[in-house]
Amino acid sequence: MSVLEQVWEHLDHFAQQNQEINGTFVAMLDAPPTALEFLRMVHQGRPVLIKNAVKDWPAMQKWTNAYFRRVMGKETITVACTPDGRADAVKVDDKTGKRYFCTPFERQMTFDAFLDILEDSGTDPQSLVHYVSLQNGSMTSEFYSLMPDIVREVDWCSEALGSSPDAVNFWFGDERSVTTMHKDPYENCYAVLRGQKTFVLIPPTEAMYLHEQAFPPATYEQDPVHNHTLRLKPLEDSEPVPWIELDPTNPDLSRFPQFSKAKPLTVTVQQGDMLYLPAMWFHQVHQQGEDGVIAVNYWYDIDYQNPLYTTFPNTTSSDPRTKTATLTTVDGQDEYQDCLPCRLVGATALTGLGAYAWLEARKVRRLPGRTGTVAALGLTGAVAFGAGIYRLTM
Ligand SMILES: O=C(O)CCC(=O)C(=O)O
Repeated sequence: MSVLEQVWEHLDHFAQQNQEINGTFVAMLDAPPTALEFLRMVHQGRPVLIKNAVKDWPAMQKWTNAYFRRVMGKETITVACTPDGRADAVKVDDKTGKRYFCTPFERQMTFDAFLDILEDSGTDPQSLVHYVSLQNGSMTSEFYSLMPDIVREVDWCSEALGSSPDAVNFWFGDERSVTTMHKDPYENCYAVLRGQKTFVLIPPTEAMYLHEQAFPPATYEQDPVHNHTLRLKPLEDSEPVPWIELDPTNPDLSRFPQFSKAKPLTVTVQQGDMLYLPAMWFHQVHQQGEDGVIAVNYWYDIDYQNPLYTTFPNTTSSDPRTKTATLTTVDGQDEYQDCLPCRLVGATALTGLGAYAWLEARKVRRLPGRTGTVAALGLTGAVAFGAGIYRLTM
């Protein structure tokens, strides 16, 4: 048996054992956990459905379409548009037959215009599918006006993990949108506020049954001739993107034979409930709801000190849009690159301190016998200023 076959057998055994021990069971809580209970859940690394977790949020009463129109109807938002509702997905180029990882066409429009399209969507089956699914903290950027209606962070989760969320995202679409199978390097607290969402989940132990491959990237763009349609545009100079092509709800086992050994878990999150989705679990997401489906999720960064994550071959998200802080490989070494707003805040604080110390040094210079103080202030100014510039690059 070759080394590769031995490794495969080992991983297979590992996955099968996990299936035997844990089955396809999703635990359920009737109310939010305490921080300690949640920490135990994170430690187990299995999804948990938390019933009634968000039923007291003002959003549950307030978030009608009329309210959205009143509060932020005229504000511009980003909406992902696709012909078939699959925004980040493997698509075949009709002309060449080549497969690409394709991102959606992103349209800027007012919230009113998006609601008009959503409320009208049943009338034109040919119309593009619109999904508010911008990530990287859309709740605090584009939907900030709605922030008072929800919580800034999930207190028991922040307390358990010892940090605030990296990103809070707002999702609004209808049943035509399906998020294809992928994983994220985040502990995910996912709350449904209107309609319901069905998650198909696969544990990280079953990664090798999913036939993940690297695909050349492409994006949808507006067709210049028929500008109500989209066409696929390959992105020539970009790196291939690892992605999963198979549909776990209708797998083509002749192309993806290993998937026959996977044991997906399916869980439906109803309005008012929250799903704890552990980091690195693969998930595909469907949604159901006559008046559209709304969700808010909180992404908490995983603890990279855990050897399970640092040794994972592909710890960074396979979704190129879902990163704030990421591990990137530079000359074969992992280097931590913080998010831009964090770097800007740090750099401003440090350079500000540097400038202040330097100005003070200039004032004190005029006083007799204070050479030592001037030197100390000048040095502090130079060091803090230099540290500020360095912080920008970290
Ligand atoms: O709700 C969705 O469509 C996708 C959610 C998701 O992929 C996530 O929270 O990581």
